[in-house]
Amino acid sequence: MIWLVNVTGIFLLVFIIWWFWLSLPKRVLPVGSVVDIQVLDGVYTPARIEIAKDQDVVLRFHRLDPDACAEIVRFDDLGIRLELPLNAIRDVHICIETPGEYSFSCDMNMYQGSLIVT
Ligand SMILES: [Cu+2]
Repeated sequence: MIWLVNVTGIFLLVFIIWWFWLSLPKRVLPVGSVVDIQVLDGVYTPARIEIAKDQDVVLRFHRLDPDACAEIVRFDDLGIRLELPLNAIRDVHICIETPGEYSFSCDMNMYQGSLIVT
């Protein structure tokens, strides 16, 4: 019966390694990624974006919402404030060193989104 204990132990070890290390990178985007974000009907889609720290990312905003509320997007933690013309595409280049959650919103905080940096 000792072989069964050994096999179970090895299986658990492999599973733990996979769970904590190997499975994590899939949740973040590859280097130089472009994330398309649609601005429509009062929401950013996607509103929750996971990226890795020290990763160059382009957030590509496409505003389709004529509401004046949608014309500014601001990342207060990053000191970024950008105008989004209607039916146009605007890029925000970011590379964040410190893991954490960074929110972004319209000027009145009605449109809301967050960057999850891991
Ligand atoms: Cu607003």
